[in-house]
Amino acid sequence: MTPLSAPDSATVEHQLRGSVLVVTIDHAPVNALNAAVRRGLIDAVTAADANASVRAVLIVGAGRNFIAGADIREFGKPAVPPSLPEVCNRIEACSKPVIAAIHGAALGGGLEVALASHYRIAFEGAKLGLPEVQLGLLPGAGGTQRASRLIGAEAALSLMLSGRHVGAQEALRLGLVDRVGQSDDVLTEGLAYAHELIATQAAPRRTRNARGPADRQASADAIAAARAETQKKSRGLLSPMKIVDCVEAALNLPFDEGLQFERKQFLECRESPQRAGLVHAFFAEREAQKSPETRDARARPVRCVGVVGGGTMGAGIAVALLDAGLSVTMIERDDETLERGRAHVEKVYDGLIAKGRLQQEAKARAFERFNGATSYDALADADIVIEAVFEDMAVKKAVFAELDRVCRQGAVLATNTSYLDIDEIAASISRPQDVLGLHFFSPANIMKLLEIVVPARVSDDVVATGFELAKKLRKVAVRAGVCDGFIGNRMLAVYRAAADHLMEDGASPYQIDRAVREFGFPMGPYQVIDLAGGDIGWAARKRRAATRDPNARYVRIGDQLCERGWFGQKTGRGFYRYDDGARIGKPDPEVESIIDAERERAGISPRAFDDGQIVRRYLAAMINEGANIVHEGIALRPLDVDAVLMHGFGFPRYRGGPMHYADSVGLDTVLADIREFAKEDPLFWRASPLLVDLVARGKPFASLNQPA
Ligand code: 3H9
Repeated sequence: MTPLSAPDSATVEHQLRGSVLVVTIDHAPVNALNAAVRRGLIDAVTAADANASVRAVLIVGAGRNFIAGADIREFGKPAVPPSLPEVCNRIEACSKPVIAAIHGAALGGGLEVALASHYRIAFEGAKLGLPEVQLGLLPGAGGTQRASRLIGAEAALSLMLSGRHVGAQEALRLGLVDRVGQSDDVLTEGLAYAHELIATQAAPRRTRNARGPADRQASADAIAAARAETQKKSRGLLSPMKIVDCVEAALNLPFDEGLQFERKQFLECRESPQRAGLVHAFFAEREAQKSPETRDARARPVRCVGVVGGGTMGAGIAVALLDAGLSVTMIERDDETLERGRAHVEKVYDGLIAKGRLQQEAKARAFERFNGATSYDALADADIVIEAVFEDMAVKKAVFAELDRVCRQGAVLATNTSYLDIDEIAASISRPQDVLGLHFFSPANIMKLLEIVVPARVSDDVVATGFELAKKLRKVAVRAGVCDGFIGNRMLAVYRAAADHLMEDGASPYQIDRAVREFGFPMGPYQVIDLAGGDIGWAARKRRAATRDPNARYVRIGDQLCERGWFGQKTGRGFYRYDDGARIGKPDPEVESIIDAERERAGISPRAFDDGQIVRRYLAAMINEGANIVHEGIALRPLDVDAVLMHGFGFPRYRGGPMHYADSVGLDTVLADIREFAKEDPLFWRASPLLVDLVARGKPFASLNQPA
């Protein structure tokens, strides 16, 4: 993705404070190590070496962080010297003790700068980590070699393979830092530490010479275990195994050879499409949080939230809100359904307790903020109400009429509808400016995606409130316009239809699922249908039957299964068989017979597709509908489509979402595929005008990824 932020200014200042050279990195917002910062660090160390008055060097970060890492906006562009490994080596080689004083983020290259320093102090609230793996990379500025030497292979592997952040105390326990600051005055305590080192005539202590835990066998075992685990868990990913290789090199090679080995592995990762996909994902999910409506508007305060409806969705939303520390009032129509709603909420918490992820007391604390009521009057003080009742326009309008009656002026009135016309709902009450779509995905307390659906008459501060709430719930929020299915479900309907066409034309559902999994989705489309319940899609198809184009191809196989009561896992049968309550289904020969019969009825002689052909059609349908959605302004930009598919529909993050993926294979290739498929079914395979236009102009989707 092209960088969306305006060009920034970066400085590294160094100032002599007594005998300590204080080096301050100032590169808002997170002190990323761009070329100017790298150059500034080398200049500062050179100045320290050259100046006899300098007896120690203290590196600090301006603002809220030490250093968040390499500047990831530079990846994919021509490299500008000095490289970060050179910077780290130069710091380590400094003839005076160098101290890193760490507050906020010291991540990736930021921690590598600290590891190359000779002494480290971390402050309360610090976040230390080597999260490169999440960007398809490995620590490439000596991090794999220095961390392994400093804290041992096992701890280093655990940090680098998970990408997790550790706080100051854990960093101290691991041996990543030497001490923890007692106050939040980074400069004063950093200087005091430097003076202490000067007073004791402490020499530079270079991590390259650190020996780590002495037990070589334990390290070798940790490496072997990590290799086996990575093979199992990180299917299709390049960088995790390379991290293991680098740690092994740290154990077996002299430091400089280890560095060379690390550099080679790092460059391979940096040049890989996985790195490009993951970095795109990083920026896309941040950029998607911004919308034109939120630029100047302030969110309304939210503390008390009403949830109308205690079904699976309503309960999941309630849990998400409770987990964010908000108070929740659930409304149901009578005592019995309310009790069921409450039981749904309890069930979610009990599940977490059973898995050891939650303490009983935490559940009790959450329930202190939970109320139930059967009268809408209980919502009189709510700041925002989210309805999650049955998907029917008349039912929704009746709920909104009640909300209009009882809610205070200024309350946000949100619907969790998946496809209904929110403009129509808004127009049915006296305050359309307060009506917003908040489309959660099931299970709502777990799924990261939240579509913020923006109806025509909503006021900007209501939209801003939706985005602010998403932040509190730690969701990835994406702005969507009003249409049937918004962004995600509208695309799903189309690429599932493409899968159905493939199935009727000759591929088995099991082959399609396998091909889609091989591409990187956690599940194939028919496994997902079986998990969610085939009856849900069946109801939607029946609803759309009256408005369906009679000339459009319609595959009846899914309906045939539903007519037999085969709704998937919950009924023990769907596209797969789930004998004796099994969670993983087995292929079902009877389903294959039904498919054969449907092919015959439709006059289709089945043909063979290889997995690659399956994926091409599946993806082409997805990309084409994504292009339509951007073209119609339902999604602001291609990156918003990518964020939706990655966070709500299992699109592999390392491929960056369908629109980024389309750019990587070439839009002309995608368009050529669509035109080829259109020879068989021109109605389904109508190329999106946006795709045609971009190909004509030789532009990628990325060219449309402008700031909101
Ligand atoms: C690396 O270091 C490789 C080396 O080993 C080897 C090199 C040879 N670069 O997340 P936020 C932007 S790989 C450029 O909303 P928060 C971000 O896009 C790197 N920009 O804030 C956003 O911009 P905007 C390893 C970056 O407070 C703004 O900063 N490091 C970078 O919620 C605020 O970000 C990582 O993977 C960057 N490195 O969280 C750390 N980081 O305002 C990645 C952030 O225009 N970063 N931006 O939308 C993070 O995890 C979080 O940003 C952080 C702050 C925890 C630091």
